[in-house]
Amino acid sequence: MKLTKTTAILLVLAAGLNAPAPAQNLMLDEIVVRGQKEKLNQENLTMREVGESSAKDIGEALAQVEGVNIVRKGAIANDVVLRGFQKDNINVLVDGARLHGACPNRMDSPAFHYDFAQIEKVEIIKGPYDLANPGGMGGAVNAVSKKPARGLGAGLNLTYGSYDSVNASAIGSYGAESFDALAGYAYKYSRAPESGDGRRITEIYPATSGNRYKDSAVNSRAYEINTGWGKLGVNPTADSRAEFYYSYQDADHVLYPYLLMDAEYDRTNLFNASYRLANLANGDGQLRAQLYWNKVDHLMDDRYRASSTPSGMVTREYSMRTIAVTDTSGAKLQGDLPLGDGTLRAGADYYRRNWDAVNRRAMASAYAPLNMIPDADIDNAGVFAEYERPVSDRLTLKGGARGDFASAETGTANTVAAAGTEKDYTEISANAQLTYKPSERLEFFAGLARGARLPDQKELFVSIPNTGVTPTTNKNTFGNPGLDPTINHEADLGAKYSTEKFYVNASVFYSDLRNYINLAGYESAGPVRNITFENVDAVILGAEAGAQLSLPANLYARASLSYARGENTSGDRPLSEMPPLKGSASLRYDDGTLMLEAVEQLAARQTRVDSSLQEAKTAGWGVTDLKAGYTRGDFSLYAGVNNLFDKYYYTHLSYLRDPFASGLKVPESGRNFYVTAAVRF
Ligand SMILES: [Cu+2]
Repeated sequence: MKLTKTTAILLVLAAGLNAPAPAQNLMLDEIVVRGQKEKLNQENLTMREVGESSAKDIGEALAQVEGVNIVRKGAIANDVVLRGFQKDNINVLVDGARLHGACPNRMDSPAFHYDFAQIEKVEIIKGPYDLANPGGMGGAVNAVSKKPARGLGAGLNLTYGSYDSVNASAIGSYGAESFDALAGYAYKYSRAPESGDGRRITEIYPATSGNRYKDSAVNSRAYEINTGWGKLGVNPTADSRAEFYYSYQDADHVLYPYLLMDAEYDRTNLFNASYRLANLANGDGQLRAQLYWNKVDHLMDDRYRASSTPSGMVTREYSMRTIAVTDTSGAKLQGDLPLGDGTLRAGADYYRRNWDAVNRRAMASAYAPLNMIPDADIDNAGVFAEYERPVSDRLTLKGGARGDFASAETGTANTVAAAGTEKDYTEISANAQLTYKPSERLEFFAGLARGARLPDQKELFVSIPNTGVTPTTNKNTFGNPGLDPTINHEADLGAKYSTEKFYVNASVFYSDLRNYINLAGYESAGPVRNITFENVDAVILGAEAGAQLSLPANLYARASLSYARGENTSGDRPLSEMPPLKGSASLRYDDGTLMLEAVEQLAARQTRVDSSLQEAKTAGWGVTDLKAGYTRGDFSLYAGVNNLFDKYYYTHLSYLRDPFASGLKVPESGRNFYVTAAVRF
């Protein structure tokens, strides 16, 4: 493997390095943060990394993190996959609040509903080690929103790139001792990107396909998104703070070549309020209360596709449409209390998520409404406690447990469940973590954890009976109300070594999954396939390794490698939608004013596929990205080219599996350019 060799060379280089450290700078700070401050089962994506990149959304930006992959459905709204865990197997939070997308096909993944400009950093916990939130069996991704600094502040950001893509944002803030406030606005727009073969992603379907875009839509907007937000902080005393956050996002005309429909709109309201009391119990204790609410309205249909061409049965502007709404509200109370030599953290939380999706299709019963997701509620109440304590100078122990009581209940009826169908669940999560630091430079981590997650409303109750109209809908897709929660028993081992100029880490994990919720397809006597969710036993194991080092002459090198292997042990076949081995290597010149960077991204081919879902193998690929930057005081200018050699490629997660398989893969963008200007004062 080429990359391992690169890593080995970097290691050798690093070992030979002994030059005096240059003046503190951002790149060296990062090495110190990763080496000394971050835990081994944790990663952070900073907005420095995002600001220089041409990433269109948080998902795309996170894809550079070890262990993270994305599902590409179109030009934007990428879904985050952590160590092969995706969808509800991981928690995606914003300021600790749960946020769900409304689309039954995850067009609007949770991370799509906030803008970069709202975010200070994104924290990633690998494995079921976050006891403060229910679910998150495979890990957690938490975006932390920006806080106003003291005095007057403002930030402007403008990116323009290939396909007329625009990413613009403006933020103004004011901070005083007793209060602070922040307001921001962001606008994003792009036409349909072109892949390495010169075709737009709206041109992937053959002329005979019902999924092909109409001529009028081929070069239309791929998305247009407006987001506005505000934050108000009040500090009644030196030790207390209340925060109120509100954000509204209107995403318009978002094209998803990955799916059979496109989104006409996604409208997201997000509200978050918190109150914190610090300095309790002689200084180290604190209490935090939080209330949140968010709601997404989503409309998707096939008006831009050939399938909506008027015919005997297609008498409206669409042949299929789904209107979906999800509404999530929650409350949390959490306290930190010094106890003995350690800290006890305990809390209680509650959330309710409602999800409703009504589908209408042109068929014999002429656009009759169908309760695809039958207005179902999930209620979850939980309590947790964890204790962290240094055992010696070198050894720290952390452990805790969490219990959840949950229920799912339908509000309307469909072919899967009657109205008022109720299911109850009880779950226990727990973990023990050991951090051992034999020296300042070396650190080991060992963790044992049990995590759990509920089946969601779609997995339990979805109903999409076959229409018999087109081959692409020649499937019966039904939820399974008998699903049990998935339990993950996971073991993690990690090690890292760091100096002021060098950082290297490696982690391995083994995840034993009981009642893993798996999508499976079955042939029936006729031409109709039956698709449903079922509990299976599975194993995911994997590893990540990364290195970052400071070389002489303001040069910095970085490399990473991640792999996850999934096996459906009940079905004796590979787990579906597992990303292949991937890696990256980069070299950067950065003197604090001028920056130049070359990044090579690589992915191996994926041959481990699930035959039951008719998954296809995917070829390996490698692409080269270049970028340059100039920073002076408050002003920064970045320019870059991605996919320098205009390669035509797609990732293994770039096509939809059944039940809505279009049969085609959504390629990544071909060679594309961008320029960003940013001012902050
Ligand atoms: Cu949708």
